[in-house]
Amino acid sequence: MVLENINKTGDIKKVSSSQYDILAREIRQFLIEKVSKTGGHLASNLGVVELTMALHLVFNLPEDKIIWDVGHQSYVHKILTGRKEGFDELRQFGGMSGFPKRNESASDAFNTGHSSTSISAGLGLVQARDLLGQSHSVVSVIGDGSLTGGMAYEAMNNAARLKTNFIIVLNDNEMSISRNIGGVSKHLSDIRTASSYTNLKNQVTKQLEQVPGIGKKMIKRISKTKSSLKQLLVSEMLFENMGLTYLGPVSGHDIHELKHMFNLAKRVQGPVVVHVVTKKGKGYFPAEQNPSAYHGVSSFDIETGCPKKKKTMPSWTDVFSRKLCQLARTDDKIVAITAAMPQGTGLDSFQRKFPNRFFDVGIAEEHAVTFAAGLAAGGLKPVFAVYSSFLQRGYDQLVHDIGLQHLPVVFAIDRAGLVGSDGETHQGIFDLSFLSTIPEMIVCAPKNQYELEDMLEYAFKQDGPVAIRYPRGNTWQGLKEYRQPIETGKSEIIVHDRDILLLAVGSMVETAMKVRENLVKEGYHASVVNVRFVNPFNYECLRAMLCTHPLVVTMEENIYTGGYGEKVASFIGRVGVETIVLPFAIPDVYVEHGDVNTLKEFIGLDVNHLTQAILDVVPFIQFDQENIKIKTDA
Ligand SMILES: Cc1ncc(C[n+]2csc(CCOP(=O)(O)OP(=O)(O)O)c2C)c(N)n1
Repeated sequence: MVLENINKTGDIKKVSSSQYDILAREIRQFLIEKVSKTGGHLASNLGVVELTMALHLVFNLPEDKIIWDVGHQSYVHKILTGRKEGFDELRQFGGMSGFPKRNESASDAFNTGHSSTSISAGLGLVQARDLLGQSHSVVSVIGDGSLTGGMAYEAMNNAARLKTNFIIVLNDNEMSISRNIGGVSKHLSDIRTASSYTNLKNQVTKQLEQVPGIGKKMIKRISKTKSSLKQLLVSEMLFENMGLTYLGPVSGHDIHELKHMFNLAKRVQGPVVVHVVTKKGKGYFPAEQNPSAYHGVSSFDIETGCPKKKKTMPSWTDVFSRKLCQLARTDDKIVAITAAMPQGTGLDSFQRKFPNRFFDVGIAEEHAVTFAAGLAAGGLKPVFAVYSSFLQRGYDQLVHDIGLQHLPVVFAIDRAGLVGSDGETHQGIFDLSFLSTIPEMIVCAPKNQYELEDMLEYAFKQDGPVAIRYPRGNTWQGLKEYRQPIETGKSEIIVHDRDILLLAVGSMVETAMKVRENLVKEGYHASVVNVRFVNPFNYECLRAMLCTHPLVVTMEENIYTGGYGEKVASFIGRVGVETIVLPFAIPDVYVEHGDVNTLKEFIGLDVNHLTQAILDVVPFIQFDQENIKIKTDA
């Protein structure tokens, strides 16, 4: 076992070159075994085994800096930097993160999670190095998928003027999560084709040299045309035209070739792109066959490749996907946009059914928002299906291109709330805050799958923007019979009682119902309201309920600041009643990785903690007040 001897950063340099292939095989075996138990990002890591080994052989970490774009492919780097043991608790609460973390290792130069940031961060590290008179190497590793994100071009544009060394490794596996699309992907494909064409010419040249007496003239002619062939097939080299030196393409599974290229790249004065061609999922047949399915996996059986947990309930994504297709069948103005996540957002079935009305724009959320605005201005009814945390990218576009023009775009915001094992960068806990600052934006959250269907139908009938946020995972099947029509800004009273008012947003209605059950068992009265709309805020309902409820409790899967609870507290402050408000939200901190239920327990957003927190307060509240007086002009 060669891997046995890799226990800290730099150990790989002691491995003899004849053992590189053995080590690569052992690393793949290790990854498959560990990820099959914990879940995680498999296919991308299997693809970068040799690439990562070569980087660690050529560069000296932690002095030299490697920035992993997105960071989901940093597992091999973690193995080579003394973190093998961490894989037993990969992505679990208190365990090792699935992404690079500066506080986890000195070899993690920069935290990542969202795509297309590595070149900007790398350039910053390069400028800092130069100004501080240091001389280490800085390497940004970016995938072809992440190269569809605009930030990468902003950074390359900026890097072009650099006179010192900065290495960008382009890991081209032709895949984003799904197959990569668009002009940049086509350009890379042209480069690969041109390269195999010139390689073929090289082989022909060699063979011709073997033939005695003939071929000399032909060989000369081939050599002359070889460089122009590349130019012919790749009409313009994007990187070189931008002022970056281009090296490659090189096979990403040939460690010796990779080492050679990285050593070459080190000598370039200025920014240099090393184009590396890899195979996503390499070494594990099911992942090679279907890399999208093995991009991010839950625990699975190694023999069959099948997930261990079977799906029993429809997920929120499934419900959105089905309902959207149903609506689109009768309304041909409905069009759908994804930023490189057709499967994750459930738009893949829309894509199959309505290919002309489906747009995958690449990992380009900012563009997706303004593109949707354009589609709406042109008379269509666009829906942008996007994960909550990735929509953070499009904030200015939401304010400037959508809100200001009151354009009817539907935002289907998936993974809103705690998402779990991907951790801080992926928790969807800011959207209620940032969306409800946009004056024209209707922001709503369904309690169950039926309400998601109704909200989607409602959203396409509006003449302005509507955001519907729903969580990761399975839908709740409760309260099927509560299906009151959706009216802008109107909440739904589910239990009308007195004393304790439980105001719950979306997924927290289920929790509120269980908390109420516990409170009733303890002899208290409690009402439950399904808030439905965080924006516009339902003042009427709250004002009416305040008269009989001296304790108001809010529940939401969003940070407190700018969230629903803060709005309620501020309203109650304005109406001047002595009502106590308990706003339960995610504390204003970044929430790390872990199973969602464990995280909820940790931050006190589960049924038991909420019940107890309310019971701790009730002895101090006078529940028998006759009609609480409130200022009606507030
Ligand atoms: C801003 C943003 N949008 C979407 C994602 C989700 N995402 C994670 S990895 C990935 C594909 C990245 O493709 P590539 O860079 O080629 O890496 P590969 O997985 O192919 O190695 C996507 C879309 C993200 N991390 N960040």
